[in-house]
Amino acid sequence: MKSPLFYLLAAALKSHIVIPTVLAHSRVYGVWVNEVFQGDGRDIYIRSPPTNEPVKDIYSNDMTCNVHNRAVPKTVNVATGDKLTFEWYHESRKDDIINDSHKGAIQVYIAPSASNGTGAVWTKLFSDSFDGSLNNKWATDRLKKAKGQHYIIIPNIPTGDYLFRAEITALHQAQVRYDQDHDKGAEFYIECVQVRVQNDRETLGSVALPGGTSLPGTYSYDSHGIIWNLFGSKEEWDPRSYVPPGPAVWEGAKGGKIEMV
Ligand SMILES: *[C@@H]1O[C@H](CO)[C@@H](O)[C@H](O)[C@H]1NC(C)=O
Ligand SMILES: *[C@@H]1O[C@H](CO)[C@@H](O)[C@H](O)[C@H]1NC(C)=O
Ligand SMILES: [Cu+2]
Repeated sequence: MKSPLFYLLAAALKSHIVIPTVLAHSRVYGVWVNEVFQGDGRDIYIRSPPTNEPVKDIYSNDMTCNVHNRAVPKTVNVATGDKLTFEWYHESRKDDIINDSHKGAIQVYIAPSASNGTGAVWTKLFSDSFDGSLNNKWATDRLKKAKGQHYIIIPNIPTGDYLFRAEITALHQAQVRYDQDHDKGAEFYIECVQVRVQNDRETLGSVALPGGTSLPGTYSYDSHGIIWNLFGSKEEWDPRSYVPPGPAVWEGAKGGKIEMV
């Protein structure tokens, strides 16, 4: 039997280890299909990172599916036309979701699972960053208001297994390049969900994903959306002119929104 001292020490150690998570990062807790929650997905159907820390090196393989890109036991079942909702959290479910300071974009990509996310296999399905016409202008602010939730509609793609990759780009330190100062740089919160798409309309002609985007690969310091100054002059850094990293959303995508189920 372990002594009470052991438990005291273990608790002290644990609380010590927990200190870095006071930083205001974010992770996906689970997904919803047509407004039905699919259960805690962490390490079950999400290739979850062990902490809520961001990826900052845009040239690292961690850009693919964060630091634990290996198959997890389950897969979420969806059909073409279904609504797939991601649910983010900060430290515990339905909390403040992400630090107020972490303003930026939310995007969703898809790739066939068989690729493991490697190569020019990704297609963008959703992108939302700044909308000056709304009260909560940045996508991340609206995500907080929506209790961490945003959805996409499953496009008319062939039946198969896919990785749905949700990405938050937080810009609060993006005025400095990470490769020039490792304390700074844009922060990427990346979560890959294993999804099996059943296309009942396949006979009507499903559309192959074009791919073309590599993660890592497509993002660079020469491309838009990686370097940004949230605190710079409005003339030079008008947020309405912010374009998030990566290509335009694929025309075969069926849309989505930052909205609570
Ligand atoms: C939120 O982020 C800022 C940095 O942008 C940091 O100074 C602050 O401590 C964070 N707040 C919490 C509650 O972690
Ligand atoms: C999948 O890719 C990751 C890098 O993102 C790599 O570490 C892992 O070994 C790959 N797994 C397989 C089965 O190829
Ligand atoms: Cu953070």
